[in-house]
Amino acid sequence: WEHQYLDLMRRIWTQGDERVDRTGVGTRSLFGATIRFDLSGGAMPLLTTKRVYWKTATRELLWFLTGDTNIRALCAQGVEIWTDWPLDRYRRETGEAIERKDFSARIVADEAFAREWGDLGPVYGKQWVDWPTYEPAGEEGLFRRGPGVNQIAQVLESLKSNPGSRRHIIEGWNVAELPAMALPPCHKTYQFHVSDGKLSCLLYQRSCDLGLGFAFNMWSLALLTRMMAQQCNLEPGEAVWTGGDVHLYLNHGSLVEEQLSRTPSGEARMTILRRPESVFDYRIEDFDVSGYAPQGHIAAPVAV
Ligand code: THF
Repeated sequence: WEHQYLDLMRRIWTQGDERVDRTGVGTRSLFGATIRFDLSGGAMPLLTTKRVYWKTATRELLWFLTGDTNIRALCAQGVEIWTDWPLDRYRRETGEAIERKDFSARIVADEAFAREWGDLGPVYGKQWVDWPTYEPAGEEGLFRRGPGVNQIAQVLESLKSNPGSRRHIIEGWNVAELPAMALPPCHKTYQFHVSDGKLSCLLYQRSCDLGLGFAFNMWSLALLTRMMAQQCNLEPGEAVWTGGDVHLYLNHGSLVEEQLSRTPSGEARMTILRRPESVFDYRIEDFDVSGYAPQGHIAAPVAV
């Protein structure tokens, strides 16, 4: 499967449409791509042409499932993949030239500081487990907050009660709340599908940083599918990834050259060591990866 990734990377780097993006870094991009991965036998989509920190990506997914949108819980575990956005806002609004590690340490040490500066707004976690609803309140067209919708729990329910449904969807794109988010969701729609006792999931990702984020996004898609499959006693089927604007940042040139010079090898497998009570009770220790012998990590800057 990794060749699908490397081919896409090569195609974008050599033929992509060059444009100045929101971040000002510049990208080469291609619109519309699909990558498929067969999850049977415990196989997991981990790139071998560079080391992927799957535990970091796993901690991120588990954090989404708690409904939390503050980076404090991530920073406390040494996960810094979301730190740059709150850090950027802090620097802009205070004018203070704080180092990233100092900012992160303060987020962990100081709860009030984290409340003020660490929140990303109603991003993934909030929408996934607590999508807001409104109900009429009194006269004059007034509304109040209704109970939030736990989309994850609802999809699990529908997978169990009506597996043949074509509506097993988890949606992150809450139009009304986009302005309050630090970033509108990239991996915005997950659709689950049951066929032949197997659970598959298709992710539609509107925008993909192929050099950096993709490895995480693909892992998380597969991981979520495995967890959902375990919870509803289905075998894992396929993870189907679909990207809208799939791009390579122009400052990822050395990563691209290096990675395209390497040859994929081996196949990672994952065992889930226990079956937690619910999809919200998984812990990092529950996941055991074997057969993963990647080539070295390739560092690349993240565009904020
Ligand atoms: N913005 C951009 N420009 N790229 C992204 O990949 C991205 N995301 C999330 C939101 N906005 C994005 C943030 N997720 C890394 C990984 C995932 C991220 C952000 C950054 C990253 O730096 N990974 C490094 C090292 C990881 C580590 O330090 O443990 C890597 O080499 O993989 C995509 O959803």
